[in-house]
Amino acid sequence: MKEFPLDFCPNTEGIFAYLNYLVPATRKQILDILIEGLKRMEYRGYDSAGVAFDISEETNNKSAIKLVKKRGKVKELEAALENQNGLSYTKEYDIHCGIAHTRWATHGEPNEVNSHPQRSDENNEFVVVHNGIITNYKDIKAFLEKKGFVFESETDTEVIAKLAKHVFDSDNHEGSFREIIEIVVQQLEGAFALVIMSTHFPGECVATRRGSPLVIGMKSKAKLCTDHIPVFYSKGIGLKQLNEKGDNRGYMAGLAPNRMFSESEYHTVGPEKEVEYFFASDASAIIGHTNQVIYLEDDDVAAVTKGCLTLHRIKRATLGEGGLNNDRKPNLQPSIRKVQTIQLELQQIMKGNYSTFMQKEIFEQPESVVNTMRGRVNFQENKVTLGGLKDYIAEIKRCRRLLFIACGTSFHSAVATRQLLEELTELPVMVELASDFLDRNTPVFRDDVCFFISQSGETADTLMALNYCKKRGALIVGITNTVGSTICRESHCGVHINAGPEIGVASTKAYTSQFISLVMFGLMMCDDRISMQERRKEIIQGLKKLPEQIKEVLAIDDEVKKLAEEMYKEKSLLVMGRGYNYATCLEGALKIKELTYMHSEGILAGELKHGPLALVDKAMPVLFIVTRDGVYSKCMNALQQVKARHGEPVIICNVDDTDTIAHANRHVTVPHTIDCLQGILTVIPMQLLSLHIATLKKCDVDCPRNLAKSVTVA
Ligand code: UD2
Ligand code: MG
Repeated sequence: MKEFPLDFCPNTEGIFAYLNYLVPATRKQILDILIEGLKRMEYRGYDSAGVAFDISEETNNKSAIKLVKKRGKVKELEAALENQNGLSYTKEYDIHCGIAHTRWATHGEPNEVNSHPQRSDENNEFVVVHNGIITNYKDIKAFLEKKGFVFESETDTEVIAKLAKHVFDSDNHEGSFREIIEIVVQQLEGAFALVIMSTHFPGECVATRRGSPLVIGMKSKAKLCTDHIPVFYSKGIGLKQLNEKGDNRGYMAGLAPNRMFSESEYHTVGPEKEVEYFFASDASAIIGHTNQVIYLEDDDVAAVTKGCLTLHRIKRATLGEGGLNNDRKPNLQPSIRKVQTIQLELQQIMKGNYSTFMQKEIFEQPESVVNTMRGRVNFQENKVTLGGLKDYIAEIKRCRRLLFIACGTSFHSAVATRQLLEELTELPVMVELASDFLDRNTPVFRDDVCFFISQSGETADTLMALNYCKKRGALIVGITNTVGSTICRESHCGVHINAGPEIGVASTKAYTSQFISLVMFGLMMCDDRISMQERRKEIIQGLKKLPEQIKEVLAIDDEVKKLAEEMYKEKSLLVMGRGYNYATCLEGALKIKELTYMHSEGILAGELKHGPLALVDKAMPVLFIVTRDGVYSKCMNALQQVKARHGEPVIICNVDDTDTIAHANRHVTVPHTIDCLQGILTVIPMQLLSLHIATLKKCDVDCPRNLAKSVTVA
């Protein structure tokens, strides 16, 4: 069985597009294929959906595109499509293109205007579906607004469609569709997978990606000409050129037309030219149609023209592989993309090869933490900018204290960062459980700053606490994963953690992203403190390494599984640690409880001798977290106390910490990072452990009994 590329399972949104060439299909059939494609990707989570498709016949053969978008489920989009006036559902098309999308809001709230496809203008000349984030969209938007473009959505994506129209118009409509899109994507920064169609290029379609997966499926009754597709290179131009030129001329001048490999297209051989193409961010949407696929690589541009698929590569200066050689001449040696045969069954593929959403979400963390930091942390200049807070930082700095109010896992993210926030802000920091905070009628004042942390942004207890603080005049800051949620709307300002939809009821990737968001806030609060610069730099460089280190932790999954096999019949598990790792103990124990229904407790190691030590004997399972930080020797003392009571703790410690490992009967190791970030790496073995124990106990991992994803009742 073929291994999927690592990026196979992305965490957000779904792209699906369908192009039939000389394969007759009715409008109804085409729309059904598009809707079915979206449904296959529903498991990823989304808040709105949309399609764009050719409607030439209704407009007297003049090329035209129709857009239909809906907030909510794909079902609602499907219903909306059935009720379009003036559309013939029986009309047959020999050649037709349609693109579709499920969106998870990151730029602007979930509504119809912000849904994809996004368009260039009222005539839908260029329409695009996009996964990912364009980090420099504000610059491009400003540029296009100067050129007279009027934007209708709050999305980053809209700039792509409008820039395509701008390039097309500026070049007197001379460039090919692919050439236009190559110029467009060279202006884009961030991560994306795109599929674009245009009224100017009926029956054609262009797709490209950078940092976000995209796969193309091919289907034909006729024999296909090749089992691989060569890739040609085009020379890039930069944004500078776009800005300096000022006038609209000259975009095409930067492109080296490269027709040397014109034979190297993907097409059918023989008299029959019919072929169908499927573009998707996820192979699960394609596999019902064909098992012949090509995985695009970063900067590949795929174009279908007259039924032929060609692949081009954009050269960017930063490109190592096959890119520019020393004298900056294009390297004309084509590389190839193999046509692969997917053998997986649909069922296996649905969750991206993972057995549960929770497992998928745990394994997404190398990617989700990057999304949390994307466009916000500048690792070269050691600067952090949270757009949602930057206008409030001065006010926050003047406050009397910071309050962090949340429930469950979100509460633990505040516990995890409290020490660092105290250090970086030099302000009193209170961390509160929302329900208890309200029970106490805690005094709150105008000069308090209150943070409300919630994955869904709808947590009822947290919301009530928010209203309580708002009434008392405090500044209200939200930390949420859901754009447009109630907490997001009711807060004065805040941070979207951008972890992507989280479907498993037990929170995993939202925790690590909340953690990082709070760290970023702390870093922003002290960026002008000279005395803190060394520390800030150290933390920011630590953040940079996290994604790789998370991958290293995920690689010990098998070891954790063995541990789970030894443990799953136990009645109880104590999780001990202190300092920066205390939150991991609380969060780890919560994961064990909610997923495995086993009793578990997070215990602050400093409290051991004040009570919990009485629980320890040979039979009591204990897990001890010890990392090389300021409380290392205190932890080692506590560990000795446990061992003196014949406890046999499993230890989570740093790789190469041979001293600690010597004390352990069993241990798992995590890479060493800077003290205040270590909790991100130590929590992952706990997530994996609870997942494996739950699986062994045959518990429903994604929907534990008695629990709901979004706790909207108090
Ligand atoms: C914004 C865009 C982002 C991208 C970026 C480019 C949105 C939702 N975000 O991200 O897509 O364009 O700018 O620079 O369009 N907020 C609250 N309460 C909360 C969370 C957020 O009030 O609980 C506010 C926040 O103060 C800001 C807005 O919502 O005004 C967007 O927050 P964000 O974290 O997405 O902001 P940013 O700048 O990272
Ligand atoms: Mg987006």
